[in-house]
Amino acid sequence: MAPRKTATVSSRKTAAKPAAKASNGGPVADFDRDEELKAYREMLLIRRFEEKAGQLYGMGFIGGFCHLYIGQEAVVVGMQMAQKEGDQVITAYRDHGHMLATGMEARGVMAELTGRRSGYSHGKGGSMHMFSKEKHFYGGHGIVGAQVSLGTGLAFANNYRGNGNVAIAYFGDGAANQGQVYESFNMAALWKLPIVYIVENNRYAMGTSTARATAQSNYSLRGSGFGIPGIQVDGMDVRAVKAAADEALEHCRSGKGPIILEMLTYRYRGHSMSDPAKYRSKEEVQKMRSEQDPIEQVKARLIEKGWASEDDLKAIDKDVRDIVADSADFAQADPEPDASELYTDILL
Ligand SMILES: Cc1ncc(C[n+]2csc(CCOP(=O)(O)OP(=O)(O)O)c2C)c(N)n1
Ligand SMILES: [Mg+2]
Repeated sequence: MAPRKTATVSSRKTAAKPAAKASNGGPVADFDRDEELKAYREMLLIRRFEEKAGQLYGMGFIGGFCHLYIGQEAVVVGMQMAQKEGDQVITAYRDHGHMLATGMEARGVMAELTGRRSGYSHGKGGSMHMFSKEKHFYGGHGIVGAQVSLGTGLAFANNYRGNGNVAIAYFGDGAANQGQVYESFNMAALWKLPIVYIVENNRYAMGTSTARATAQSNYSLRGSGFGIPGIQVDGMDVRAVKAAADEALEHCRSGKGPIILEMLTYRYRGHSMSDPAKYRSKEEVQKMRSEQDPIEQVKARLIEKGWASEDDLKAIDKDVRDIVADSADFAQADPEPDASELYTDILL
């Protein structure tokens, strides 16, 4: 794990400054200026990309399903900052942020969303079905919970090959109630597979709150019957995610088997693009946005420490907006796949 802050000497009487902690009391990584700036930029890229995807959907350029990741950015960015080259990522359908965090190109993701030829699945997969072997991203899955078993297979392969890589399987609080998750937990624990199971607890599965749907809402305990340890993490604080990621990846790499990280997070937008949002109040969403926004947290620290000025941060935002605007222009100019491609790249 990253070293925790030690007490600093001050001329005032109350000398020792307590080590920073996440909102749930958990440890946070001690980010330097470069790490804070990197986290800021990466999270902003995801947010601006998702805002643009939402706009394009409204304009009719994106069809079918589309689930935005706005609010949850700290989870994938904090994890990615701890991963090593070769570690694999697999997730569900709320996947654009995961792809951008792995370094997949905004152009290729946007072209896929709009069903164009240069998309990662040649315009035939759409929002929920994209892959990049080069970036070790294994999708993009619409069947709730299926990626947990597939991710366990990736970890099995790592173990079999002895390549030292760790698989990271993301799933939601709703998916955590699926049966195949527990079949996977059993095998992963039995064979000590190198996998980090990440429950992205954003409090809702479509319109159903965790309070209404789940008997054990502390998802970090869900592996206890199999002897799989778990940690509850403030998933809105990218430093807390990084600290937990370091610990979890080390756990897996040292041969101790699987581990669960429950990320306490929140999605600001609807479940998908059509969501009446009757299941929660506007005040609840507003409270999270104003008190725990992952990007605003980093911004406030950068300013407070004098590590960046408002102008510096505006310049980063402009850069990111340019990348996103370019991806949208590229996607709209790119042709749709030819009709002759209807039966290529698919299993019949
Ligand atoms: C096996 C299966 N059952 C039901 C659905 C319909 N469905 C799509 S998303 C979803 C909710 C999942 O919620 P959660 O796991 O919390 O993920 P989130 O959308 O919050 O990211 C459901 C029930 C599905 N796609 N697959
Ligand atoms: Mg959920």
